[in-house]
Amino acid sequence: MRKIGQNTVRIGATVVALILGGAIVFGWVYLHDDGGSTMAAEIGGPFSLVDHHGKSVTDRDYLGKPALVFFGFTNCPNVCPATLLEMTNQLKELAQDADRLNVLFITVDPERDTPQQLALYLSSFDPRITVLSGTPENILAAEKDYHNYAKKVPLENGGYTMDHTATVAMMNSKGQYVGAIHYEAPSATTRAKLHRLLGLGNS
Ligand SMILES: [Cu+2]
Repeated sequence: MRKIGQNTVRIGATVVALILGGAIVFGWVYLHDDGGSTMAAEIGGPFSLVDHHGKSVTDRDYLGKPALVFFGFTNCPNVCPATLLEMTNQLKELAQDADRLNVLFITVDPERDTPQQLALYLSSFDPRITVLSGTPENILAAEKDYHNYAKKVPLENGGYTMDHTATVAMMNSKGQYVGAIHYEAPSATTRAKLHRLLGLGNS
């Protein structure tokens, strides 16, 4: 009798542990999955900025073509130049097909990155890249839309640098988020993603 009782208690405890464990795993998977897809669906949105020619533009000006959207600043020591160089190389490889793609680099440092400064900076990279600036409020709104993190970091010399997200968002021609190109991804991986974005074969 006593032995059966102990076993019953043990089995009971195991069942409770299994149910709790299952609930935790289910809850995590459910939240994790839901969070991921919701976030993906929310990336992108309306913006109102100024291009490097000084022309006012909105997100609607870039619909009709797939787009790459990423953030940075011209004083960036390495991440931004590396990304812009990679994009310049990718556009060169795409040749004529690059004309079917919008590449938007949005400054997180509107204080220093005026349209003139951006135009000067862009002269080192593919001219098909568009660089955008705007009012601090409008830049912040765009950063929020694209889930970009950016923060001013003071330097010892009295100046400042910017911490920021280095991921490139891929948008389809309707302005919907379809994926990301991660910082320092192999060029071949990025190339394959761009081919898919443009509906090109896997050449
Ligand atoms: Cu940067």
